[in-house]
Amino acid sequence: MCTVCGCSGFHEKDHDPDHGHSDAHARAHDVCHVHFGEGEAGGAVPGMSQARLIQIETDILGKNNSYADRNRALLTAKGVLALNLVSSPGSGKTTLLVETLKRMAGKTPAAVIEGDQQTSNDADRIRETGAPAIQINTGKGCHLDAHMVGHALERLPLAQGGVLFIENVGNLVCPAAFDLGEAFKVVILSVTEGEDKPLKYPDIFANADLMILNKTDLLPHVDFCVGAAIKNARRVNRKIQVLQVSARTGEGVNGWLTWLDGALKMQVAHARGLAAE
Ligand SMILES: Nc1nc2c(ncn2[C@@H]2O[C@H](COP(=O)(O)OP(=O)(O)OP(=O)(O)O)[C@@H](O)[C@H]2O)c(=O)[nH]1
Ligand SMILES: [Mg+2]
Repeated sequence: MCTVCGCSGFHEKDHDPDHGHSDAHARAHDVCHVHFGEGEAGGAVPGMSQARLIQIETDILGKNNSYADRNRALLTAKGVLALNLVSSPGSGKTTLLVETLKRMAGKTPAAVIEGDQQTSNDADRIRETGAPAIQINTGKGCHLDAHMVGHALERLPLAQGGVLFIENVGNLVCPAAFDLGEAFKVVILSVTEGEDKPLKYPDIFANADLMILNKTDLLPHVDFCVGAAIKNARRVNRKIQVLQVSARTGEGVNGWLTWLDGALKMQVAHARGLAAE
C-alpha cells in the first residue's frame, strides 16, 4: 500500500524519495482516483453516451445563447451595463450589492435581478436601498438562464446609461455555462472558502472578467493566502482582474466603484459606436 496516500496501486520501485509521487506512481495512483470528466463531453450521465450528452448540451446552450443575444441587444441599445455576479452560496454577493447601491444612489441609476432557488429575501434586502429589484426563484434549478432574465427585464425599470446587477444562484458550477446577455461576469470568492477554489471549479473563474475577493476583514482569522488565490485564478484565466474588498467594513469598495465606473463608460461608448454604424 502507498504510504503517501494509502492507495493500493503503489509499488516500492515507483517511490521517489525526493518528490514523493513519481510519474510511475502517478499512473499507479489512478487506482484511487476516479475520473468522470475526461470524455469529450467533459462530464458523465449514467446510461447516456458522450455524443448524446454533447447533443443535449449543445441544444440547451444554443437556445440559451439566442435568448442571451436578445437580452444583450436590448441592454446595449439602452446603454445599460449588465453584470452577472456568480459565486458559491454566502460569499457576500447581496451584502456587496447593498453597500454598492447605497453608494451609487443619486449618482448612477441601478436595478437588480436576484436569483435564488427559493425566497425573496435578497430582493427584499435590495429594495430597502431604494433600488428596483426582481426576484427569480429557480425552484430545483441551480442557475439563472437567459430566458428567465429576459422575463425579468420585461418588468424591471431600466434607466438609460444605468447598471443592471444580476445576482446568480449561489453555485460555482452551473452558472459558468449560461450566458445571460451580460457585458461582464464577476466572480466573488470570500476568504473563508479556501484559495484552491479557482483550481477546483475552473470554468467559472475562466469565464469571469473580474474576481472580487470578499470578507478581507476576516483575513486575520482564517488560513487564506491572498497571493495563492490570485495565482490560482490566473492559472485558469491569465487576464482576470482582481479586487480585494470587505463588504462589511467598506474597505476596497471604492476600488470596485471605480471599476464599475470604467465598465459603464466602456458600455456607453460601445452603445454609441453601434448606434453610429
Ligand atoms: N465578515 C464579513 N462578513 C460578510 C461580508 N460580506 C458578507 N458577509 C456575511 O456573509 C453572509 C452571507 O452574505 P450574503 O450577502 O447573504 O451572501 P450571498 O452571496 O448573497 O449569499 P446567497 O445569495 O445565499 O448565495 C452574511 O452573514 C453576511 O453578513 C464581509 O465582507 N465580511
Ligand atoms: Mg444573495
